[in-house]
Amino acid sequence: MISLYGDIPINKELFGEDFAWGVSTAAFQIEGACDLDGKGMSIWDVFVNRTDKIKSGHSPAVACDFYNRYEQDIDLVKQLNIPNFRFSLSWTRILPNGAGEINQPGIDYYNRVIDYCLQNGVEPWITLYHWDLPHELELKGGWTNRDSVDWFTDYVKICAQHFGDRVKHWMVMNEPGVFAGAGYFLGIHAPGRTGLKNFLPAIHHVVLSIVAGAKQLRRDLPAARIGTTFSCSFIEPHSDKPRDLAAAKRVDALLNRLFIEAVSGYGYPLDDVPALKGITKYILPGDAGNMKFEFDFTGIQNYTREIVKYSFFTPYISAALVKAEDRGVPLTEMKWEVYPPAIYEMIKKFNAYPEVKKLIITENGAAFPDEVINGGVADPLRVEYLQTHIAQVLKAKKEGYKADGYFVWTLTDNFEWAEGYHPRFGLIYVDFDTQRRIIKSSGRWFAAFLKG
Ligand code: IFM
Repeated sequence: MISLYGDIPINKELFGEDFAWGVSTAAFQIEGACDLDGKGMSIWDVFVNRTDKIKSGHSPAVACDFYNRYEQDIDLVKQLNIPNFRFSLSWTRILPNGAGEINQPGIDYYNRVIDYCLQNGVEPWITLYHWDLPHELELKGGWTNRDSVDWFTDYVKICAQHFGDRVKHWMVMNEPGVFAGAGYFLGIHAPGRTGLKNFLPAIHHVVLSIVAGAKQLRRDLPAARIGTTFSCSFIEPHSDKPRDLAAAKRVDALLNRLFIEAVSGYGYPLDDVPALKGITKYILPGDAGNMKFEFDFTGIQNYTREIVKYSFFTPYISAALVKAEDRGVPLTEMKWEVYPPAIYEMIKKFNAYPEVKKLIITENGAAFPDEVINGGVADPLRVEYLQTHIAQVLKAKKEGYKADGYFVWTLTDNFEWAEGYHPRFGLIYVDFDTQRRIIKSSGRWFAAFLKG
């Protein structure tokens, strides 16, 4: 098989028996059933109805109807020979108000999903938080409120109690950099807050919550494999000019280093991102001891590379991205550059932290404009994207870097947050009018690859 960037033949055996292959999803993006069986409102349920920030006004109320169709979709996971299925729990299905009374139908539902996975030889990997904070807690300040550490820890305890007998792999949070940045600084994601006054306390309380949640899991489930996931993009400077180099360094610290370093006990990269200095006001005596956890694995989620230049006009960070659209490079539907070496660079970067014991690519994938033609969906660009990225993972592995798993984002086309249903990331096409599923050629390719 020929890859775009160098000839790297790939087959499953080259990765070894212990390499974890999987597919990733998130509750809010697939489940639908947003107010069924006692589920409470999350910040996303409220955000989509309150704002005009979702493209074409798309509603996640039904999404992929995974809530009702989980058996069919887990059957598809099995049919594609995917051994590991990563999904998140919806906090408000379990605790409608975020705290207090447990909603038994929510617990029953996730028990059914977990049991169905296991009955079918599919290993469930659970993410505890994939962005859908309970709205009731947002009314109390959400992540800007320091009490969020206790709210989250209590929720984790309940999940460990109910599902820990069967689930071995846990991820505490998904991409804190994205939900804190987009939701608490830029206001383009739920809950739509903006500015440093929201962003800085949210960062600190999320860091404390990740560590507290992980410690809670360790206490309750000593045998569990505990991880957490980080978004990352390969950052390169626009030129060798000192101010572009410095701008790239700031963006790299903000996008790639902030959270991994904070939960690894290094503190915040304040020298490289001076705009974050105000965070010290939220750090209380004793916090340093609660900002370090030894994760069994670290999840990284990489999709692209960004080119960064100095920008006088960008507040706080004086840096701007040079849009991939303006660079004449291959693009996905998200307007993200297709650049397979980015994943190799990110594996190298995260390997440099001695705290990273195992490194798993917990998300990688691409959206392309898929179409149903004669009842099938041919998506050669996605096939090539997956092949070339997997090849880069293999390259890193062969060079001796830790790379212990690879999960495709995502199983089925789904609700892509503020982009609505427009970008289709799935290995499986979903007709959102009929809920019909069609395995794309990328799904068939992945299934054949995993068969070995
Ligand atoms: O859909 C998202 C997911 O929720 C988090 N990681 C990136 C994906 C693609 O944008």
